[in-house]
Formats: sequence, structure tokens, C-alpha cells
Amino acid sequence: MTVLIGNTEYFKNISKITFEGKDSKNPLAFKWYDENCVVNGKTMKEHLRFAVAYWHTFCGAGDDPFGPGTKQFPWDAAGNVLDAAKNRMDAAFEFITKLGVPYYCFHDTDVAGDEGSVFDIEKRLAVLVEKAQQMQKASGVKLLWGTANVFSNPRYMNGASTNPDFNVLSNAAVQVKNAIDATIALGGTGYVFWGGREGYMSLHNTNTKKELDHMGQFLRMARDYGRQHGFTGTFLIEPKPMEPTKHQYDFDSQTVMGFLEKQGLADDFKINVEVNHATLAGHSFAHELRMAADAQKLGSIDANKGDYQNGWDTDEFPTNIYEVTEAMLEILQAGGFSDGGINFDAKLRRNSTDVEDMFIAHISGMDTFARALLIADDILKNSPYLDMRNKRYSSFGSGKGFDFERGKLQMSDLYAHALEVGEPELRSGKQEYLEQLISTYI
Ligand code: XLS
Ligand code: NI
Ligand code: NI
Repeated sequence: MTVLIGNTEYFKNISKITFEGKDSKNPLAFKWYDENCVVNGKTMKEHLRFAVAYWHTFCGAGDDPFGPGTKQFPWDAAGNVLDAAKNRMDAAFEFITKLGVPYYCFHDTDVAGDEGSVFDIEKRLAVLVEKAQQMQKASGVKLLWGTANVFSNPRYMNGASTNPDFNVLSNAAVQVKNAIDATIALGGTGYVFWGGREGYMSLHNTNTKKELDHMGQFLRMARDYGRQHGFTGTFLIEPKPMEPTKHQYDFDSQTVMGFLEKQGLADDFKINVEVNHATLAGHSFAHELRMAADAQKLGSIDANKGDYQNGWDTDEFPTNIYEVTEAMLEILQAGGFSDGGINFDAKLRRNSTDVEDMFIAHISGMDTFARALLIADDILKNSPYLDMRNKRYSSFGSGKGFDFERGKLQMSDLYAHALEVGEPELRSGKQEYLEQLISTYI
């Protein structure tokens, strides 16, 4: 990957990040992520397929409900929206190539700005997509997935595809159509729908049945449009239970899969699982990964971490090696990613204002995943972890248990079997043993 610097070098004091190994104490070097290191037949780069999130990294200046942004991005200084957007893209490609991450993800408005009507966004997006095509070619960086931001602009305050006003719904369609076009033009292998305001604030003013059907109709239309225009990649829904709405329809993996089946979308859609969304739904990240993987719907992940003392989507960079090891165990058992990857949907804290903080945060997150990959691979290959789980179900491997799984028994057969075997033995679930095993391999 060539380091790509535009007209201005934005990260002057930082050069290409290199792998120095686990004994390094250099915060600006990789300790575990060695992109060429082969693990179980694939390089780390191929396993992890890291992506930088355009929105948090190049757009999010740190504002929160109690105060404005704290970061003054030099690329935002240009007098007009289009120039600022172009400079932002220069900064983005410089950052991504210095970090050595192979992919990025974006919303239409991250690259083109959210000012004006949806047709103003359309015009700017066309210019920026052309620029991105050139920069991708020159750097080798690729688009993992694209999406449309149809939740920030005030016009979407009551939702996008679930808005009670058809005029708003049709404005959202303009953005989604254009974002699908942009994703196709940039060779993105995924297109994500995160339904930020597709939910309700109050049941009193909401026809939930109508809204869910509208969402299904809208997604079928978007899918058909994409397929007709050459999008061969994966459509993804990113579940989240709430925030900014009180209730979001795409609550969690299992809810989304039920919706996809009901709406005739299951063949084209997979799930994009985000860590902090899982925990907001009252689940662990590993649980959400497992539910998606069991249905062969694990498409991609948004990596971050929540704060266990706070109840909202804090989108911090992942550092918890135990939690990420549990996640990598699920990802490896599911066979890894095909066209998905690990997108850092994470942001710096409001008071992390040094330029190097952006690099350190990503390096630390990448190292956490790389290290977890090595540990998980070791556990699966060299420990009794999988074997112990399989053995718990061995009574279904032959005899009556085997017949039961294949639907060959009646209730009366179960009755007769119980009579024959009598009171069953107690068998330990060995939870503490397995938890200890993971710690041991870490
Ligand atoms: C917000 C979501 C969002 C999606 C993309 O909570 O994580 O950032 O990933 O729209
Ligand atoms: Ni996300
Ligand atoms: Ni999120």
C-alpha cells in the first residue's frame, strides 16, 4: 500500500506505522498485528479485513449533548462544503495509508457533507466519488461498505423509510439510491442499513405495523435497485435496540432475522454486528455473533466497546482482550469473513485531542484483534474447547437421540425411552473450566 499524501500533509509527525513485535513499547507501532503473518492458512490482513470509519475519524469533532466539538480539523477549514470535503478525503487517505488499513466505510454525507437538499448532496457526492476512485486506485485502499445517513438531518427526525410522511420517505430514497450507486462505483462489497431513527419515540403517535411494512417495502426496492444496477455484494442490516429512538425496530440479530424472513429479504441480507449495540440490547457481543452465525448471516462487524458503568453507545476503541478473544472464537468457528470485515465504529473521547491519539486508538484496537485471533486459533486447534462442547451433545449422535433429531420419534417413543433409562445422571456444564481455559491461553 502506497502512502498517499494530497496537496497538504495533515499528519506530518507521523510516518507509516510498522510492526515491531510484542516487546515493543512504541505506542505508534504494532505489537501483534503483522499483516503478513499467516494464521491457519490466511494472513492476518485477510482474516481481519480492518476498515476505518470515515464518520468518527474524519468528521466527528467530539461534540456531545453538553458541548461542541473539541477538535479543530484542518481539513474543515476550507470556506465551502465541497472544498472541505475534498480536503477531508485527502486527510482520510493519508491517515488510512499511514496506518496500513486495507478498507474504509462511509456514509454519503461523511464524504459529501449534509448541507442543502438531497439533490445538493447528490451533486457533491458525484464529485467526491470520482476523487475517491482515483485515490483508491493510487493507494490500493478499498471500500468495505457504503451507507446513507438518513438519520442526522432534521428532515429525518421521524424516521426515513418508517417516516409517517411519504415525502420524507422519498427523500430518503434519493440518498439511498445515490449511496448504492456510489458503493457500486467504488467497488464496495457491502451496503449497510443502520436504521438510526427507524423506530419510535412514543407508541401513542406511531402505527408500528405500517412502519415495519414500509421498511420492508423500502428495503426490497433498494435491494432490487442495487441488483439491477450491478451490486453483487451483500446487503447488511446493523441491529441496535435504541438510541437515538426509544425503540429501534432492528433490535438485535434474532429480531432482524425474523424480519428478513417475513419480508422476503433473507437471501440478500446479512447482519452487521456492533459490539456496543449488542450490550445495549442486553446481550454479549459473542451472543450476537453466535445468533447471526448459526443462521449463516454473520456478514461483518462494527468493532468498539461500551462502558459497563454507562448505558449508552459510547463507541470506545476495543481493548478488552478477553471479550475480543470470545468474539474471535465465534468468528473463526463461523469460518471467518467472506466479503465483510472489522470496521472500527469507534471514536476518540472528547478530551483526546492530540493528532497522534487517532493513530494510537486504531493501532491498539488492531493489536487487540490480532492478538485475539492468535489466541482463539490456538484454543480451537490445541485445546479441548470444541471437543468438550461437542461431547455434551453426544447422546444425539446415535440411537434414539439421533432418530429424535431427524423427526423419527413420537412422544410415546420419548416416554418409552425415559422409562428404559430411568433417572438421568447429572453432567457438569464445565463453565468455570472453560472460562479458565480461555484465560490460560491468553
Ligand atoms: C450508530 C451506528 C452507525 C452505523 C452506520 O450507532 O453504529 O454508526 O454503523 O450508520
Ligand atoms: Ni455501527
Ligand atoms: Ni453504533
